[in-house]
Amino acid sequence: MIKAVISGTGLYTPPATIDNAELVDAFNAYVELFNREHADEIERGECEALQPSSPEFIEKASGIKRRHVIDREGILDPNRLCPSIPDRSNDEPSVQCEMGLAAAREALQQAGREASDVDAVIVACSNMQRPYPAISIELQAALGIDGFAYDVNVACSSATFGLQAAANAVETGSANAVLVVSPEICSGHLNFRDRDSHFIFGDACTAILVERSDRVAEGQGFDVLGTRLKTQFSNNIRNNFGFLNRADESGVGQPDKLFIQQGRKVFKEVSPLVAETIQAHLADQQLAPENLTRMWLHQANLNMNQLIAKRVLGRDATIEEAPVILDEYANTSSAGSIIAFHLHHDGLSSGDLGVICSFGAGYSIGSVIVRKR
Ligand code: CO8
Repeated sequence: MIKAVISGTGLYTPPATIDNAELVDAFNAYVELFNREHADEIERGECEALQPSSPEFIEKASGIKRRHVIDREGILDPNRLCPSIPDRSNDEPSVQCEMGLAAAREALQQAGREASDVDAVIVACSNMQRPYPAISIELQAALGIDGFAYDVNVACSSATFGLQAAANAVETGSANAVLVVSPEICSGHLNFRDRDSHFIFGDACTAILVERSDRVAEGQGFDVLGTRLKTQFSNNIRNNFGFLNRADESGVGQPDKLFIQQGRKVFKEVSPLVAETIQAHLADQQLAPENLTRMWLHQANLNMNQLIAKRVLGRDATIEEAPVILDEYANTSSAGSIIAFHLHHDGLSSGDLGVICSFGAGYSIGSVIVRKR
């Protein structure tokens, strides 16, 4: 039987970084400006004074130390607090296509493949920079791939949902090789004026090449043993940005048109759901948690990952067992678990098992069990 194999992965990391202290300086300068400008209303009790942020809180609450971003200057300007990414002409590649190209080329190189070996591209991420033509079709053209492409959006779980679609396409014969690319520009939809969340996200792009097992050399890559998806509706992570916004001008520019979450509730509700989903998925594959050598978890919060890994294993996981990239990248939405997999899959022996697991808005959870070939 034809099975799906992850034969290569790639990562594009924007060169610019912002550490917590720099981000907090910009936020606190904005807070001072706001409180000064609204001093009279604050004095009369008509407006609440904004509270400053702190680098110590950010690292302790999340494990994040810095993040890579497409544009530093716009985010750090207290009068702007938003990346500055100039529009491009229709004849230039889009930013997401450019990021995708870099990550896809690395995945192809790692797999020892040319673009001509690939027949499908899935761009899977939280935010597309335009509705159409699909970013995936632009990327397909830029790579010179003859085949088909489509975009997928399931927030933080986009890449694992894309992985299932790719594995299904390969196993049912509708494609021989599929690229799943996740160009996440999270800074574009992060409210850098919101103290509760201004530190959460960073930008990055990952690519995964999924191929038919009979075309991949023994010992290369990872067998996809199975995929499992789970969704459960929740408003606790929400963004009301969309094409109908222009139909009610009063909402344009309001905070709900950016990322908003009830972080505590998300933590409490999603952590057990993720652990249960991984355990049930393992059981369906006749596997036990102790069979796992590695867990490449979604990277939203360090404490959350430690809790999930502990619930799955029944003991604390070591940093080798559940690698962390949050400190360097922050939450890069669907790219996070794939970055962890890309950077931390060395040292595994043939037959070793691991799980790539994403979770986030929706709620949505994607679990992919893999075995080193
Ligand atoms: N500086 C200082 N203090 C602060 C700050 C700050 N910046 N922010 C909050 N505080 C204070 C609060 O006021 C509170 O004070 P008090 O106790 O006096 O009320 C105290 O710190 C504790 O606040 P919280 O309870 O809110 O803090 P937590 O310990 O819960 O940490 C986190 C907050 C880090 C947000 C945490 O709850 C968390 O990470 N939760 C999980 C969230 C998660 O996994 N979300 C997934 C979302 S990602 C996703 O699905 C992608 C969607 C699409 C992305 C699109 C791109 C943008």
